[in-house]
This record gives sequence, structure tokens and C-alpha cells, in this order.
Amino acid sequence: MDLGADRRGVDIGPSAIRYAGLSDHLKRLGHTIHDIGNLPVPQPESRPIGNLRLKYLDSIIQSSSELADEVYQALQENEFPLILGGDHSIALGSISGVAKAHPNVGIIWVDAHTDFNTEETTPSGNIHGMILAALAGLGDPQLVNLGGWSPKINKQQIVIIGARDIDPGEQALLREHHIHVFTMSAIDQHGIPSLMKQAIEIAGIDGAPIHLSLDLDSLDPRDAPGVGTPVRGGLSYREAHLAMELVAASQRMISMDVVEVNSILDRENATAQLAVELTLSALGKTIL
Ligand code: EXY
Ligand code: MN
Ligand code: MN
Ligand code: MN
Repeated sequence: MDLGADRRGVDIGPSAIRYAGLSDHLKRLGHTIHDIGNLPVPQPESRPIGNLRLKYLDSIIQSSSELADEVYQALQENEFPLILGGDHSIALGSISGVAKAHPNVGIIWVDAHTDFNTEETTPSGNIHGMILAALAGLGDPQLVNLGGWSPKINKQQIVIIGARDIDPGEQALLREHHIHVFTMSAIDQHGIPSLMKQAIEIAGIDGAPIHLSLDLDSLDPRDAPGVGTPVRGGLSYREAHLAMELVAASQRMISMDVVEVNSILDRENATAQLAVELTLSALGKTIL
């Protein structure tokens, strides 16, 4: 799905990730693959004009509802939903489906951004920057109440890791709602090992399952150039792998998004390849 922002190319992301060999690598890890293919995303006739506060809202609502049903069904059948983006706005659907099956699920959101804007605070009108706020019950009612219920997630079980580009409006909301944010500055000071362990404890409090939402722009653009909103000074290649390996070792993760691979901006499919590598680390590749 490529509607959470205006940049074209992120809709090719899932195909690029498949092209990078995700399925074969997962099979080599011993996983059984049930690939339901790409969900159709209604393409609006025209691009939004002016500074609309909620661009492509109707299409995002419709495709998120479908995705939520698919994810819920997969969990009911004891499968591990691995959702490939595509724009980060797909997390509205994926996490709504997970939360319907596991109301106590915690979220680890690995991202250069906090995606905690509302239609009042957004600087762009792009819904990919509002999704986590909506899942926490804040923002436009159509986003917040997808499927007729809200909030989807307990705010105190949200942990954002890697943030380094936060808008003033979302910063105020993050503070007001005491959201756990481990910025790149915190990572520089305290290191991924201790912060990731804290994140797993916070999101997985009282034995709660964890959903991991990996936005490839969390990494430094030198390692992940093919993303729609790159921000310098991101996670190193090894910091990102270590974060995934610690999640795998916790055995608490029940579902995962891998989003924001933008193939038009990528270099020789490097970012899609990286998405595959990090997914494998999150699913236990390096556990001996
Ligand atoms: N905070 C900015 C906005 O709301 O427009 C940028 C958001 C980028 C979101 C990308 C998917 O992580
Ligand atoms: Mn996006
Ligand atoms: Mn994001
Ligand atoms: Mn991001």
C-alpha cells in the first residue's frame, strides 16, 4: 500500500522484498510459508490537492479494514503474520488485527519517526505520520475507530526506538501521554542491548505478546537508501540486527510489519535485501 504519503514507489516494496528471496530464506529457517499475496489498495482517481489534513483517508480505511481481518484470521489459525509494506500506514490494519486477537499486545515501533501526529498536529497531512497515535486512541475518529472500537493499544505498552525526527505537535502528545521513546540520542548513550531489553519488558509486561513494527527508515540512509522519508544518523547495520536478534531471543513476538521500502529510491534493491536480512534475524536466524 502506498497511500500514507505522496511519494510513489513504496507500493513496489513488497514485490522487491519477495524478489530479494524472503520466502526461500524463511523456508531454510524451517518456516512454512502461506503467502496470501498483495492486498488490493483502492487507488484514488486524483492526487490530493492543497494541504489536506488526511490524504487518501478513504483508501487507507478500506485497505486497513481488509488487512485487519486477514491478520486476525492468521492469528486465529496459529500463524505468524508477517506484513510487508508498503507504507507504514498499513500498521493501522495489521495492529488492529493483532489487537483484536490479543487485546494485551505490546508494540515495539522501530522508526526514525514517532508517527504520533493527529490531523491537528500534522505538518504534511500524510497519514503514515499519524498511525501510532490513532492506534493509541488519538486523532481522526475514522482512523481511531477502525472496526468500530478503540483504543487498539495500551499506551503504556508502546515503545518507539530509533526516533530522531519528531514534529513539535507529536512531541507534545508523546509527553502528555507518557509514551516510551528511546531516541537515537538515548541509543548513543545507553546502547541497543539495554534499551531493547527494556523495550521488551515494557511492551511485554505481565507476559503480554509483542508486535514488532520495523520501518526501514530507522536505519541510517547509508544502509537503507530506499525509503520515502530518510533521516541521517540512524541505526547502524549491526545495531538493527542486534535489536532484531534480541526480540527473537525473547520469544515474545507474535507478528511483525516490515515497511517503507521504496524501490524507486533504492540502490540495486539493497534496502529490500536488508529488509529480508533483518526479518530473518527477528525470526531467529542467528539463534544457535
Ligand atoms: N512526522 C512527519 C509527518 O508526520 O509528516 C514525517 C512522518 C514520516 C512517517 C514515516 C513512515 O515513518
Ligand atoms: Mn510512508
Ligand atoms: Mn513509520
Ligand atoms: Mn519512519
